[in-house]
Amino acid sequence: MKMVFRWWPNGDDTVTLAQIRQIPGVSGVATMLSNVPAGEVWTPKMIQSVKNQVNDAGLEMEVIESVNIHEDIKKGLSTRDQYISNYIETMKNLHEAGVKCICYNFMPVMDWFRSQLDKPLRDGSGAMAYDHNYASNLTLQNIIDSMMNGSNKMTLPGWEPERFPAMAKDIEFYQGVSQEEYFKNIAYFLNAVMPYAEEYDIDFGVHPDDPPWPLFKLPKVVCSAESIRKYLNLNSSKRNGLTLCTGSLGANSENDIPAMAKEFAAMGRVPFVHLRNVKHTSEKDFHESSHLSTDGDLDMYAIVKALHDNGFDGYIRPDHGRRIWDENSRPGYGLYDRALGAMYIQGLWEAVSKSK
Ligand code: CS2
Ligand code: MN
Repeated sequence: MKMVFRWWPNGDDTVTLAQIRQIPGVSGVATMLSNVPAGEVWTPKMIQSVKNQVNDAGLEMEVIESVNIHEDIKKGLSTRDQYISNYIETMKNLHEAGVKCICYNFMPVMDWFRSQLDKPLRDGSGAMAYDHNYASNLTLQNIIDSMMNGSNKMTLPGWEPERFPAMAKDIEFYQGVSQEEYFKNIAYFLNAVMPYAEEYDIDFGVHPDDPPWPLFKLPKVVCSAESIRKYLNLNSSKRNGLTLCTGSLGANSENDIPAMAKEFAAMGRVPFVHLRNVKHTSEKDFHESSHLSTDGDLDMYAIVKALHDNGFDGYIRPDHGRRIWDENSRPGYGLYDRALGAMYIQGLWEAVSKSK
């Protein structure tokens, strides 16, 4: 297991590599070139310049989160082949820079969504929260505005501004796309890319939908054990794997996260894990909590144990943290609470491995 920490280059992060280097046990970062629009090639020069910064700080750059998928690929348009070949070229360039794992998602139009980016919790911290009734009645423009207003002027992952102009039209487009058709577009992408994932030794981990239920009547992709099985079966390469994001999947209380960790790790299909906890206030309303089991609804010990006992040997990162100690950062991505999370996860891992 290798512990990594998410970090953005080009001054788009309040957390520095030097700070990350001082978190015990963290060997590298999960990073991305957020300034390159989805669909364009990441050139060797661009990649190398980020890699140099990371390596100079004494950290590794083996995980990329994310190489985003161009919407034309998701829509299955004839223009997708060009974007897929660009994607493959990016994979080759990343491989040459020593990258071993790519996290990505196949959510149509938008990535994760929260109705509140800084909900005050009882202990005085702030956390991202989701209110289903409120979210279901928002217009797209409300959502974009609220995500932007709460972003502390940084790019929210998956909410890169280049996506906004087309969002309304894209939502309309997908109203005519069935779940089955959407999965055909995924299969087309996977079948084109997986042979290169094999050739370049890159593990792919698809990130679950967050929240794991439909918004704006868009097709849903990865939200339950059943949909994960379906996704993994679309292409049988072992490189076609899952980013097990416990907080995203855990937002649906019907998902048994330790059972999922067990099943998919035992298949060797979990290259990357996002560990975080969520606390439900009703069936579909929740806020993010500290990583600690007793602060949320997930049994983090059971999840770590299931990974450990089923041969998991990939990358783990703490996921969204609360805003604590007056930190001013990108929502969910401050230094302090995620560093606490990294230490807690490593404590669980050490205890589980030494109890064997
Ligand atoms: C999410 C996503 O895990 C997360 O932090 O907020 O933005 C995630 O990075 C992407 O969906 C992965 O492609
Ligand atoms: Mn995640």
